[in-house]
Amino acid sequence: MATRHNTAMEQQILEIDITDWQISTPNSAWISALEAGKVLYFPHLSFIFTADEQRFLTPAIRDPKSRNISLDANGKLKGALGDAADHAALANMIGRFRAQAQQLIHSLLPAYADSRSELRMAPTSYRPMQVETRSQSWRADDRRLHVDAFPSRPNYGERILRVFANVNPDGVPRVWRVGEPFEDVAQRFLPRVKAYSRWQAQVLQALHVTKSLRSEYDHLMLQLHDAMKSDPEYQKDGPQVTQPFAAGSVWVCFSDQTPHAVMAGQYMLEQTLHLPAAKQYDPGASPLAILRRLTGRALTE
Ligand code: AKG
Repeated sequence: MATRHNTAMEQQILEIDITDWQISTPNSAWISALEAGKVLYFPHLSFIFTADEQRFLTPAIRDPKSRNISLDANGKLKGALGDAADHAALANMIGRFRAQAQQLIHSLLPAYADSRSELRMAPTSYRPMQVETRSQSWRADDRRLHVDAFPSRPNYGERILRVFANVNPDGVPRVWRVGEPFEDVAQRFLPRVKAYSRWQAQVLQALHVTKSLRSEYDHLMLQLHDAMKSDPEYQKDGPQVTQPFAAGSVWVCFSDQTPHAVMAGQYMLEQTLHLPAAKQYDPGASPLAILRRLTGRALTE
């Protein structure tokens, strides 16, 4: 695994030593770091399982037909085995994590909370599987450095903000690789990407491959995602730092901006929130603004 860029790349992670999900004073340096695509790492912020919930610390609780266990906005649990009592207890646990993740984001980023109606929560997920045992196609393989982009759900530049908690009971870290700033990724790969075709986007929509018309922005993000994942030299030698996130820790990043790959670990809770890029403290730092600047095109028309 590449380490030679580590000194500069270590700055891609900002460690914050708090123990409470409610941040008492918002810190503008943390906000700028997050919006610049850095990972905010809270090594001493933990999600705690109750004694009864410890029984969910097994991969056997997941329905093998589902990738993860998830709780949607209506409180509906998906992807779990067990009886009705197990489901109620699991939903309660995942819902408690959702509330704490929300509390962290609202207190860390108060302006996002002001536009609360625009901060949209995705389903909350619980991932009990061991990362090293997953086998996937190269495109779906999250062990390769990538920025997140959705093939079927065009988002027109809406941000993907994610809160992760390593809840491993045996002290096993979740190991990520974190890559270079988004603008460097874009400059590196944009010259290689296929041109956008509105006609092809219309066909994908008509065939219900996409839920709405894929914008040029969504096309470019998918192209960047694929270009990164399919380049073995970039995976091996591209700028990156290996970061173990300790058991009992939390980290937050914009996963559409921060190149990331998961290499090892088991048992994680995850909350995704979506925010319009215009509602950021600095909308100019968003992937949409960066790609607009680099291409000279609006990308979302
Ligand atoms: C992703 O969901 O985009 C990931 O890379 C997964 C991260 C993880 O499982 O730790």
